[in-house]
This record gives sequence, structure tokens and C-alpha cells, in this order.
Amino acid sequence: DKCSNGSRGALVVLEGLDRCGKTSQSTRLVKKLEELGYPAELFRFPDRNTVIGKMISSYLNSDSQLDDHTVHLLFSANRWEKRSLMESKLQSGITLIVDRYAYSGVAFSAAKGLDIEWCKAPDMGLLAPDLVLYLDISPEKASERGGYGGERYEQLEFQKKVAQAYQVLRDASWKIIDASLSVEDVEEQMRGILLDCAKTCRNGKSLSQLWL
Ligand code: Z5A
Repeated sequence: DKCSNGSRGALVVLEGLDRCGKTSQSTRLVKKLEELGYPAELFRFPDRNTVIGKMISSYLNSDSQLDDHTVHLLFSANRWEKRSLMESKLQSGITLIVDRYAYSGVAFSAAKGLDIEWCKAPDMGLLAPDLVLYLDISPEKASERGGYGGERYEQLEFQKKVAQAYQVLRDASWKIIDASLSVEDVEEQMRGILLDCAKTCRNGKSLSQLWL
């Protein structure tokens, strides 16, 4: 039982614009933590494997149309579906590296023009991250990277609005990472911060709730 001494894993979220490198980095961070003796797992939102996740995926691929409020609530519900699983993993000592979370939910819907407080409400009470790594990159630079343009939100003007909305959500748990550098240099910036966070959680920091 990994939890026999009462220590828990850390909840670490990676956020940023499309193509900022979250997916590449989250995989590397899980591997690094494991090497250093911290059990770790990768989560990502949307989780397209659930029934709700399949609805979201079809919307993102433009195979279905949904009202902006409706899809916002689906994204939030998709996180609530995973809340208790995430909590039990954290309590058993596993650090979770999460590729997008409630901040994406609010930033993308606010960029469409929805009220920010309305957007935050359905995610209130989810587990609050111990650390948010914001992979900072200009929308222009991100758009030059591979695979850009395929899905609904991958347009430059829209990504600029998302970047503005993210700024409103920054709080003390955020660390800003320069994501315009090489994959190795981006990881290097995060490693020390991540290990400090994992240690603090292992030493008994308690879990809290988001936006309450
Ligand atoms: N969304 C929402 O509206 N509401 C919500 O609540 C949530 C999400 C959770 C799908 O998300 C969409 O859902 C997303 C937000 C919205 N829309 N947008 N835009 P997703 O996470 O499934 O998909 P994504 O944002 O498109 O993520 P991605 O494709 O996984 O991109 P990424 O993770 O940031 O980047 P990557 O895959 O690691 O890298 C992208 C490319 O850049 C790839 O070719 C890499 O080789 C390259 N790359 C990565 N790092 C570097 C560096 N450092 N230098 C050079 N090139 C690099």
C-alpha cells in the first residue's frame, strides 16, 4: 500500500494554447517522476473514451453541432466523471499529470463570449491542482507547429482570445513556462518546480477544492 505513511501524490495540470506542447511534455514528466521514485500517471481532458467524451470528440471534429453552453457543461461533466478516480489515485500516493483541466474549460468558453463566472460555476468543487504549469507561447508561434488547423478551435484569432481569457484565471498555483524553447529546454524549466511540488504533497499538504 503506497499510502501506508499517509503521503499523497500531487495534482499537476498542464495548460496552454493549442500546440503549446502539453502532450509531449506531460508524457516526459510522467517518465521523469517514475525514474525518480514518484509513482505517476497521465490524465487528459477531454477524456474522449467516456460516453460524454465521445460527444465532445464528435463536436470538436465538427461531426455534430452543440450550443456553446451545452458543450461547456459537457466538458465540465467529463471532469466530474473522473473526480473520484483521481482522488483515490492521489490518496494512494500517485502523482497525476493532467493535460488540460477546468482552466481550459473556462478559457475556451469565455473566448466564445460566455460569462466567465457562469463558466467557472460547474467546475467549482473539483480537486484543486497543487500546481498549474502554463506553457506560454504566442498564438502565432504555436500555429507554425505540426498538425495545426484540423479541429474546431484551431484558428489564430480564436487562440488569441483564449490567451487573453487564460490571463484572468492565473492564481498562486500557476507557474509560467516559456514554451517557445526546445522540447528539452521546456522540460528543464519544469523539472525542479514539479519535484518541489511532489515533495510538499508527499509531506502532507492537504487536497483542496477548486474555486471555492
Ligand atoms: N477544450 C475546451 O474547450 N474545454 C475544455 O474543458 C477542455 C478542452 C478540457 C481539444 O483539446 C480541444 O478542447 C482544445 C481545447 C478544448 N482545443 N483547442 N485548441 P486537446 O487537448 O485534445 O487538443 P489540443 O489542444 O489540440 O492539444 P494537442 O494537439 O494535444 O497539442 P499540445 O498537447 O499542446 O501539443 P503537442 O501535441 O505536444 O505538440 C504539438 C506539435 O508541436 C507536435 O507536432 C509536436 O511535435 C510539436 N512540439 C511540441 N513541443 C515542441 C517544442 N518545444 N518545439 C517545437 N515543436 C514542438
